[in-house]
Amino acid sequence: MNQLQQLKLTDGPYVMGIINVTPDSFSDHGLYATTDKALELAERLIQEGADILDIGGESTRPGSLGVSLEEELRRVIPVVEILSQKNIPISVDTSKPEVMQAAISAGASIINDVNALQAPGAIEIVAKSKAIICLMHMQGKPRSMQESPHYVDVVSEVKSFLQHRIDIAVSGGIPYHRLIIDPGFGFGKTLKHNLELLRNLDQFVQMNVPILAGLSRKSMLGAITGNDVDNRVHASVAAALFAVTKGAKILRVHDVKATKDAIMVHNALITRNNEGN
Ligand code: 9MG
Repeated sequence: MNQLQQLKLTDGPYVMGIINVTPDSFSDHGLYATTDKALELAERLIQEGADILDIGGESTRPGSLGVSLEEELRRVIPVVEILSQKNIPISVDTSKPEVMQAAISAGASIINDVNALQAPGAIEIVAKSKAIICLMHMQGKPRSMQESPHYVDVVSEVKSFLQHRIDIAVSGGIPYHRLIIDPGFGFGKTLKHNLELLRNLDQFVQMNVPILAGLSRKSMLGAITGNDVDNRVHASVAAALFAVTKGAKILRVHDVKATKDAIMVHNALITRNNEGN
C-alpha cells in the first residue's frame, strides 16, 4: 500500500501543510526560498501532524508574475526528491505540464493545479500516472485576478466550472477516485464572493469528489479581522473548521498544529468516542 492509499480521501479531514519554495512568498517573506529551508519547514510540519505536504515553486498570490519552467523545476524538484523518501504524501502545486511530469517522476503523488489542468498536455500527463489531481477554480490569472472579479451567481458558476473540468478530466482518462475539487478562495473573488462560497460549500459535496479548502492567512481573513498576514492564525483556524462542517476533506494550511488541534476537538464532538467518564 503506498502513502496515498493509506490516506483514504473519503475520510479526513486531512491537513495539507504549505511549503512555498518562492522568494516572494506572501506569508513567509521568502524565508523558505532555499532547499534547506524548505526541508526544515517540512520537518516541522510533519512533527506538527501534517497529513500531506504541498510544495510550490511559483507564487499564485494576487499580482504575482509567473516564473520560468527552469526556475520552477530548480526550486521544486530537489525538495520533492528528498521529501518523497519520507512517509508522507507529497503534493506539488503547479500548472506546468513539464513540472507535473518531473514531480511525479520524483515521487509526488498529488498535483495541485490552480489552473485545473487547462494547460495543453496536462491532462495526458496526469492520466498516464497514478497521481491524484486537485482541480481548482480561478477567475482570471494571478497577475490581475483581483482587479474586477465578477459573477452573477458565484456558487453556481464555480460549481459548473468544476463539473466541466471533472468531466474533461474523466473523459481524458483520469478516474473519479483520483480527483479533488477546490472552489479557489481568493482566486478572482471579492470578500462577498468568498463568503458566499464558504457558506455554500456543502453544495459542492453533491459533486461526489473530495473538497479541498485553502483559506489559510488569506486576505479575506485580513479584511474581516483587520489583521495583517502574520496575525491570521486564529481567523484561519476558524475558517478552516467552518469549511470542515460544510464538508471539506482537505485543508491547505500554513499553521498545521493549530488546525490539527481544532480538528481533534471537532472530531471528539462529532464521534463521541473521547468522553472518558
Ligand atoms: C497554491 N494555492 C494557493 N492557494 C490555494 C488554494 O486555495 N487552493 C489550492 N488548491 N491551491 C492553492
